[in-house]
Amino acid sequence: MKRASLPRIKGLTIRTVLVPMKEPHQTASGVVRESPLVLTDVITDSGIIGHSIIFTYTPAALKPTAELIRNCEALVKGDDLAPAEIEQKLVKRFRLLGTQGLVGMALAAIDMALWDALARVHRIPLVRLLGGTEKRIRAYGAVGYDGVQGSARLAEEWAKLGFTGIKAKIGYPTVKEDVDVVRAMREAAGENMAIMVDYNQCLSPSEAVERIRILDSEGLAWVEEPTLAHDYAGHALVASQVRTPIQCGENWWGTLDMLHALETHASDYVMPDVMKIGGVTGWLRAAALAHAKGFRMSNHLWPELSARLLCCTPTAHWLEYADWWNPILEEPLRIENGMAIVSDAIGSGVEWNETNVRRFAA
Ligand code: SMN
Ligand code: MG
Repeated sequence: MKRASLPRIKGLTIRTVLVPMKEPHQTASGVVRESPLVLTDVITDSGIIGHSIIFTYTPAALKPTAELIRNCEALVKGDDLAPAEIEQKLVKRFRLLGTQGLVGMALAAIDMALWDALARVHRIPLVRLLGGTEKRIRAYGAVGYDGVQGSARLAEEWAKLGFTGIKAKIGYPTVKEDVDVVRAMREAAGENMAIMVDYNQCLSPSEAVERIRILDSEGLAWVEEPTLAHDYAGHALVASQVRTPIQCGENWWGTLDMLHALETHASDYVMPDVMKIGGVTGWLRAAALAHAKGFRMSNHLWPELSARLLCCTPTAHWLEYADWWNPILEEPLRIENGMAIVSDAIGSGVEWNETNVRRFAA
């Protein structure tokens, strides 16, 4: 039987937006007041278009990242719509510069859009293209570095929405304040709520051991990035000295970073960021690594795409839910009683709300 010919890449359309947030999201290592996003469309010669989102954290990186993705168009124009093949080609092309940082973000933008396009070509959901089936994924809501009252208020709001998990940003001047925030959230959300905390890399390893030994009696689901993300030995020291599970991953650039972290026992759980880990291709490798070594795997941001990838992740754990980018999406991820409901939309579920894309154009 003759193989159906794959569409070829005709070009990339790149747009940049600044999506306002309902309220700034404060962490111990900085505040997110708006979402600077690069929206990539991969246009194929069959008319199929794949979409992806890149979050640049700060407006300072928005235009440079968009320009870098634009400059990659010449490297992929005319290629078959073959994401794994193109990923290998681009990684080799950027070997000397390195695929961390903005380069990694640019390659992930293309990879995520290519996989979306490939699923659309086959007119099936990305989950099905990857051999999975749609599942409900347990989701947790985000609480910022909002102090005792603010954290308790948000914890209560997530509990009222039926969420069974919430994550607070901590790293206050004293560990007593950290504990006060956790207890206020527990009081507001009830005994059955899973509570995670996130230090966003703000402590030294020794400070982290001291603080988490005190937090160990608070029944936390995990403590996230207590020290610098790439200090694997530092995280391993912390993980070996405390009882609460350590969570890391959102800052690992590609699966080699993840392998180094797992080999040094830097964390008990993993939560790759689908952009920094290398797009859908990087996520699939990370999921295989997590499965082989028995690590429970959660996501970081990108709820629409991550929920679909977690449906194909053998050790899927929690979905981090954030509605930050909903305004530019036609069909944001549906959450019912704290469970992410992955729709049977074809592709990765990312469709632009063109009115708001134009409204928030940067
Ligand atoms: C986080 C990351 C990026 C922006 C805000 C907050 C945080 C998380 O580390 O885990 O969501
Ligand atoms: Mg985090």
